[in-house]
Amino acid sequence: MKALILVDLQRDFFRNGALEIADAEAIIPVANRLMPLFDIVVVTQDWHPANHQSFAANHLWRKPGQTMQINAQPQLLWVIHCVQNSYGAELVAELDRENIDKIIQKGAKADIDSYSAFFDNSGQQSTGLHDYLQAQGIKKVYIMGVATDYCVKYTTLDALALGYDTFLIADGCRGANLTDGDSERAMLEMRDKGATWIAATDIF
Ligand code: VGL
Ligand code: ZN
Repeated sequence: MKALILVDLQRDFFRNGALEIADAEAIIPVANRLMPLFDIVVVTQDWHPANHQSFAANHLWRKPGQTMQINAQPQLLWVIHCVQNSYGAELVAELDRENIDKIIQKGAKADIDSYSAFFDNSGQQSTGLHDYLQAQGIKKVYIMGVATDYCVKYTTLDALALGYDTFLIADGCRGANLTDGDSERAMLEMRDKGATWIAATDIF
């Protein structure tokens, strides 16, 4: 049994969104074409309360792009994005809804971020995704979405650590690239740790 995991296809990461990822709109047709081909389709949503610690605006004098230590963990700071129940947190309108089996929301606790769809950034709190996939008998996961260098990367690394046969749909990902080359480095790291790169056309 194989699952497709669509990472954070939310308005705020798309054109004119708060945390716009370059060319992200190009991956929606890819997601729509892939969804019917899988046993299970999971979509994730970054889902922050307004007082979330990852928002630079919630810290005096801090700006997006800076890193600060919070609860003995490094936290990269971002603009306000994907606030629970806001317009920007919605799935993009063009994404087909009918084949979605499960929505996993993450980053919902104010005092910890969650790039991975499996665990928060401390690795302590599970989102329930692993339990869900296990209950469905899923052994293979195929991952795509945004951002290659954050939520896609950490979701993929956790999938590998949990023992899934893990495929990264390379042409279905777009990155934030705060620093030039971040997405490429993330792709290489995922491959080094065991992810198989594939193109969407390998599945069509
Ligand atoms: C993400 C930065 C902050 C992501 C989420 O979806 O990759 N990036 N929150
Ligand atoms: Zn976030």
